[in-house]
Amino acid sequence: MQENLYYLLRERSLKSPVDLGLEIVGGKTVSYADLDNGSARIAKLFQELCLVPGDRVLVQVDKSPQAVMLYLGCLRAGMVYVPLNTAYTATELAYFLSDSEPRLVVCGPQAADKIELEAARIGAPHVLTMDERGAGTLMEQAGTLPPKNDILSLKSGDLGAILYTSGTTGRSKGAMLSHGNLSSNALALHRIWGWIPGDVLIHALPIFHVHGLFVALHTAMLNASRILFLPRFDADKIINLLPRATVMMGVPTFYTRLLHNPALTHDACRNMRLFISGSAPLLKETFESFETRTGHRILERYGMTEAGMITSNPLDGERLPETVGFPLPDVKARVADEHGVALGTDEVGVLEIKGPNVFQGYWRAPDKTQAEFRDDGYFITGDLVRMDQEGRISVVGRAKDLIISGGYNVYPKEVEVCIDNLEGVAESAVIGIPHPDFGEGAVGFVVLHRDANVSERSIKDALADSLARFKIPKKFFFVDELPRNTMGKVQKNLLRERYSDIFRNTGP
Ligand code: MCA
Ligand code: AMP
Repeated sequence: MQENLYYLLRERSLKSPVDLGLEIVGGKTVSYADLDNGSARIAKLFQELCLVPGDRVLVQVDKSPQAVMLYLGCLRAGMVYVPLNTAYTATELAYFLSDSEPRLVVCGPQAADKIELEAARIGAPHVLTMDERGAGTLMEQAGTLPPKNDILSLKSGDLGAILYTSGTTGRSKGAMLSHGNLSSNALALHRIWGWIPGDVLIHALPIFHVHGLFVALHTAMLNASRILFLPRFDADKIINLLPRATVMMGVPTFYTRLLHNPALTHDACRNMRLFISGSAPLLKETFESFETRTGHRILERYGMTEAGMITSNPLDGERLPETVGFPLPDVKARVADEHGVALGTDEVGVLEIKGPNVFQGYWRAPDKTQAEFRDDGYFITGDLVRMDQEGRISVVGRAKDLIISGGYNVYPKEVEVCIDNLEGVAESAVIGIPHPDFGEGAVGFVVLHRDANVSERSIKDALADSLARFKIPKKFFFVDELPRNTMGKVQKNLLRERYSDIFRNTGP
């Protein structure tokens, strides 16, 4: 049986009338037939470059329809797509290159020289470029080739993508997602969110993470829907598009920013069917203000890179704030203590899950994979949850030391290591503090060596060489010492309490 995800996406998306596909706002539409043709030419290029199924294609490019073609081309030809946040620095990229060992790297033209050197160092034979308009050497070369129209026959366990997600202790781990993981999740979401013919999706998310790449694109393609494709979030543009759209997906920051715009009204949302939020907790306050202003109850769902979407509030039943709803069909969920012992109704514990959406393990890291699974195959999410009598889940915290800022993950440990390596720094702690725009904002506490000549500015500048800017703490405090418990562990809770309102007056 053909279990290549692209087979399913192609079959369903090509049912649309010819002009449907990605509509570049203020520009032309790249139809699903165009996407199919572009992906087939890219598949031909892979063949010309002697890439074989299973080879990794590492991609760090801006959002464009051609970037979507590249993703679909990888699926179609059996390559493993490895997307990276465009904010990652050359230092971060060097790690992803050596870990994933791609045969092809596609990057922005301005980064190409540096990346060619890195690629040569690890033996990646090909580096091609793609700019924010989708132009560059990749499309130049693919455009001259005939389309390779077949779709490689794959099994559901074959890998479709590796998405990097950081661990709590150190370097990022590559979560291996199979065609079956992705297609089972896409089909379930398409069904439970009640997609109907004529639905139009506003797509303003980045396409290097699960939310924008898989959840949004796959469900819209399964529905052969028009996608209003924005390069990035822009509140004014989105509000202008709302009367033409029926579905929008976003991180909570999208919703708080929309609420700051007086043009967001009941009338602007008259055509909308569904607003979906995820990737970070949606505050009750945001949920309620949005309902008052627009008449819509945002549907909150919960997921993670390793498993795609895990739970969702119901389309037709009660959508409750501060809950993430019920496990998706086919997803089994239980709440357990740190030893994996199941807890009862309403008890707080770690969510453990099993299902066709759960990934195949971490790339070349069997020990890390083993550590995150129970013997009976349940995956330990690291999220602290409570499940009520009906099976409805609320995320109440995280067992993992993680900050989620505007939907991006910031791993304190990774940032602390970089700060600690700076001259003059004795030690540091990084925590997340409630932030009105980003949900949580990272804050750094730094203990300096005596006579060190270090300022907040000098730390931020130094970190910018090694860390993506969204990971750099928004504020730093210089302290004489970090609060520690009797075991010597830094008491981040105390810092979180003491500094809880430092972002109170920060606007979007
Ligand atoms: C940008 N900056 C940020 C963030 N984004 N700082 C902290 N957190 C952020 N998320 C910084 C930039 O580095 C820059 O700092 C300054 O803010 C302005 O940058 P700009 O590019 O103008 O920001 P923006 O366009 O306003 O972006 C904010 C955003 C964006 C629209 C909220 O971050 C975004 O699109 N987030 C969505 C993330 C997402 O898709 N997550 C899904 C992950 P400086 O001035 O210092 O340079 S998938 C997932 O989590 C799971 C599976 C799930 O459940 O979905
Ligand atoms: P990522 O590593 O980017 O896949 O982020 C996954 C994490 O985002 C999850 O483990 C949760 O901690 C968090 N997350 C995603 N959706 C929600 C949500 N609706 N509410 C609370 N946390 C969420």
